[in-house]
Amino acid sequence: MHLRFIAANIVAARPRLQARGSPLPTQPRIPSASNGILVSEQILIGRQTPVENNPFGTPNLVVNGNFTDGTAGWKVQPSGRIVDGMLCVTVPANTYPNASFISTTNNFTEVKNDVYFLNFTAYASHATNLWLQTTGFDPSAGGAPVGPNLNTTQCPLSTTVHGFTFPFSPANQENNSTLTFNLGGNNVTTDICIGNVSLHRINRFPYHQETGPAIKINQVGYLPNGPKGATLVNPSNSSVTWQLHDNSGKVVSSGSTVPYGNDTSSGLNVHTIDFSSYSQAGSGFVLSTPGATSFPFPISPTLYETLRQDSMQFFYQQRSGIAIDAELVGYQYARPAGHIQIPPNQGDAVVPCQYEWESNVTYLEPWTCNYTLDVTQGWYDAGDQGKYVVNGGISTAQLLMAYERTLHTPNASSTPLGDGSLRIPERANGYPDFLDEARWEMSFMLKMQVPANSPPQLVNGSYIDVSGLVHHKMHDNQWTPLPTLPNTDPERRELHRPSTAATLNMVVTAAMSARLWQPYDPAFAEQCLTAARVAYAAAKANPAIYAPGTDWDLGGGAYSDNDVRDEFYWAAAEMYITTGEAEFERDVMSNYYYTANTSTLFPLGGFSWGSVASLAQLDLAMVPNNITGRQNIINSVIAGAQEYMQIQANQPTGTMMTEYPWGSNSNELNCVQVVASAYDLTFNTSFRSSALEGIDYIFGRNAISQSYVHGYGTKYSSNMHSRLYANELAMLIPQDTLVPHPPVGAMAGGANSAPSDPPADDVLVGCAPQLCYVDDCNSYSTNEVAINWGSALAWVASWAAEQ
Ligand SMILES: *[C@@H]1O[C@H](CO)[C@@H](O)[C@H](O)[C@H]1NC(C)=O
Ligand SMILES: *[C@@H]1O[C@H](CO)[C@@H](O)[C@H](O)[C@H]1NC(C)=O
Ligand SMILES: *[C@@H]1O[C@H](CO)[C@@H](O)[C@H](O)[C@H]1NC(C)=O
Ligand SMILES: *[C@@H]1O[C@H](CO)[C@@H](O)[C@H](O)[C@H]1NC(C)=O
Ligand SMILES: *[C@@H]1O[C@H](CO)[C@@H](O)[C@H](O)[C@H]1NC(C)=O
Ligand SMILES: *[C@@H]1O[C@H](CO)[C@@H](O)[C@H](O)[C@H]1NC(C)=O
Ligand SMILES: *[C@@H]1O[C@H](CO)[C@@H](O)[C@H](O)[C@H]1NC(C)=O
Ligand SMILES: *[C@@H]1O[C@H](CO)[C@@H](O)[C@H](O)[C@H]1NC(C)=O
Ligand SMILES: *[C@@H]1O[C@H](CO)[C@@H](O)[C@H](O)[C@H]1NC(C)=O
Ligand SMILES: *[C@@H]1O[C@H](CO)[C@@H](O)[C@H](O)[C@H]1NC(C)=O
Ligand SMILES: *[C@@H]1O[C@H](CO)[C@@H](O)[C@H](O)[C@H]1NC(C)=O
Ligand SMILES: CC(=O)N[C@H]1CO[C@H](CO)[C@@H](O)[C@@H]1O
Ligand SMILES: [Ca+2]
Ligand SMILES: [Ca+2]
Repeated sequence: MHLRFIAANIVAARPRLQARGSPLPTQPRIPSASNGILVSEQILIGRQTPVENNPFGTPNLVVNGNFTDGTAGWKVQPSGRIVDGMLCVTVPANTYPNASFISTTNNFTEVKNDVYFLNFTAYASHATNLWLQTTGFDPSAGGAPVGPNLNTTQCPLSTTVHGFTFPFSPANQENNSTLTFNLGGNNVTTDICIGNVSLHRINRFPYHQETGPAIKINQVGYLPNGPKGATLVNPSNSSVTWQLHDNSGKVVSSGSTVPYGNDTSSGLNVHTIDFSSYSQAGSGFVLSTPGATSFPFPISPTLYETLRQDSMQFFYQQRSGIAIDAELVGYQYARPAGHIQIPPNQGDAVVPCQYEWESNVTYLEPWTCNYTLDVTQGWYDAGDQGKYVVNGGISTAQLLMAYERTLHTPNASSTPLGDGSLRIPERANGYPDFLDEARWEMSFMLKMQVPANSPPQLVNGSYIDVSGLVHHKMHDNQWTPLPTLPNTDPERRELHRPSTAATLNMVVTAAMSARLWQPYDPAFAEQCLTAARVAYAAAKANPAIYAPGTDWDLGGGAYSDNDVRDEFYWAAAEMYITTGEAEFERDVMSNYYYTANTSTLFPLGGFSWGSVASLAQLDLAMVPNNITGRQNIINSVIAGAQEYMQIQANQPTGTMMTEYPWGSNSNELNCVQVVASAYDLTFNTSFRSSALEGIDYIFGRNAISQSYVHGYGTKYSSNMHSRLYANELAMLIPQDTLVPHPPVGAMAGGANSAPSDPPADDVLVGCAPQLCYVDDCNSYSTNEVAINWGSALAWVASWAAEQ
């Protein structure tokens, strides 16, 4: 997107105020470009196209914005008068900026993460600056600070009428917002006039969802010795002929489609195509049927080589507490260290607990603590810049599992995951880079542990000893807008209450880190194991401190989970694998999941951050250990894989999931991990084929021909929801700050059958599940990036690169 500065547009031929005692300049003054507002030449959000009868989206949210009805709808201080259609105020000298103002009296709603355009004209008797704010009042926040969504002093007035435009995207939902122009703060009496005030929400209509060619393929390509499936959207219920063409157009294979009927996940009538029998490598292949041609694709044995590294690079880009180095990632992805306690950052080296009046809202009781912790490092969780131990757990574990499988799987090699394999600062420290990357988060998680001998804290009505437990999360106490670079985040960072789930997630990853770091850095390994033992004991002493669902929207997500039997199972399993000690074996064997059936251990839709029993089962099966009944555990992994394969056999786009929840791409990939692990355990090639075919959906074998990984395939996601990668919203920030697209290898959450966010609420109403996706930066419910989704991709990419 080409950006330019526009100074405020000059509105010609408007009368000027005759300011008392101050002659007007003979030449109109044009504001300098550096005072202007950065806007894009074209608004590219949500494939917005103006509609003839309403080019500006919603009706004007400001009532009587052109003062036709005098000051109706406005509160004016000290007093106003209408002059030539503008509202003019004589502002006394030497008063506070907020002492004189005009503000709307009719409330409007600011929808969080939507996009608004504020326009008005203004001039003054002396050059001065306006201070604009939208202010809200949110009773649900219980008095917690909800900052103004628009708050700017970059509005230079001259003695000539100019037009101003302020695009903005509310960071916080405000149902009762007002707009205020603060006029004071001058050292001489100044007359200020404002006119034609309009506030419009963005217009996204008419919207046309691009669904791509009728033949849906894996746009990254196919392995020569792998399965080759495609899906044709076609209303006919009779088979049609397909042809495979090489890059010279020659037909190299052909056959008949298999009609499937109505794929309820897309509401489309589809056929499947199987061209697995063709195994010659090459580039520029296309599939065709009468009237349809696929995107071109390669057949290559090295399809996933770069993805193995690129999917890991996402984690480096998400790192907190370290400058991201241009030499490693390119200048557009470089940035200063975020959250190292340098203003305007308020963390993360000295981070307090929530204020009591905030936890009164989040925990329904005034919990707090009287210490601060250094919780620097870690990865930013997703599009926000919070850091959550529960989600850090599954993410770190999946990266460590990607590495550990190479130690125990015949024919696998750890070299491609080793020192120098990633573009990270630790690429020449002698330690495997996959371990280095995971350690960045592990180090943060260790710091989240409540110090020994801490004073008791209020939990569910009583003061208890929480020493050794782990804080559930830390994040800003209110949302920041998109885009926000981490080093510019001004909000207060806070620790939230410890939870049993977070504690057990730390145990899991610290136990894994202890055994994997033992050969490289025994001191760190020992530190991890010691912390894990303390945390494990603390969790057993406090087995039901749950993170409640009420702890959301004060700047972070809840990650609530009221069933931690699975977290206990996983923690005991990892502690047993690492130590071989009888206590942990007993705890594994007495856990509910030890004897649970396949569909409980491997639920439909796969494992996820709050449902982790599968992960315990996978590691008990994959990593050498002497647990009683280990063969049953191995058998359960195989049975789980077979269950997912059976689902896949009836899905025309090769998926192992049938439902499309928030972050569905990770559900699919987590199922693939189970099936791929069954292949690692058995070398039964039906598991290999199934796992490879399960990946196709992610790279375009879906109803909207969408590759959900940036930079991979032909039609790939580019506008993921992230404060770092909100290129689409670069116009919203007044400086010429570089806001890139996501890095290559970043994956969107994907189709969500119940999408809910501003663009989705406009353009995805009534969508069939696979079509519930919009590549819009504000669509957090379909298009966010997240570490637990990135880790699913990283595990699968690392496995697939070996096939
Ligand atoms: C003022 O706004 C009203 C309502 O939008 C519109 O009908 C009217 O034409 C406007 N008047 C001027 C002078 O712009
Ligand atoms: C106006 O500004 C002054 C000085 O910044 C501040 O003390 C006061 O609280 C403000 N008043 C309102 C109503 O915001
Ligand atoms: C607001 O200003 C922008 C930039 O000058 C312009 O493109 C847009 O049409 C204006 N909107 C309204 C409602 O006047
Ligand atoms: C604000 O409005 C939204 C959308 O109507 C609603 O979901 C939410 O509950 C409202 N919040 C408050 C505090 O009224
Ligand atoms: C609003 O902006 C002013 C001027 O930049 C700043 O002093 C003030 O702290 C801001 N207010 C909030 C609540 O962020
Ligand atoms: C507008 O919101 C303010 C709080 O910001 C509230 O006091 C007032 O009652 C609201 N007015 C209307 C008409 O809703
Ligand atoms: C008034 O403010 C202007 C601009 O800030 C400054 O140049 C001027 O010296 C000030 N005058 C007085 C009397 O303080
Ligand atoms: C497929 O089934 C769904 C739900 O039963 C229906 O809404 C849709 O129209 C059907 N599509 C086709 C192509 O028949
Ligand atoms: C917490 O909420 C209770 C009940 O509403 C109230 O009595 C108490 O004052 C609040 N405490 C704080 C610190 O806000
Ligand atoms: C924290 O509280 C404990 C007891 O509740 C007290 O002994 C200790 O001095 C407090 N520490 C600080 C830093 O206030
Ligand atoms: C399992 O037990 C055998 C026999 O006691 C022992 O040699 C082996 O090291 C144990 N394996 C692990 C991973 O602890
Ligand atoms: C205090 C106040 O004005 N509350 C209003 C906020 O806006 C909602 C509508 O979104 C009204 O129902 C409330 O009365
Ligand atoms: Ca290294
Ligand atoms: Ca759980």
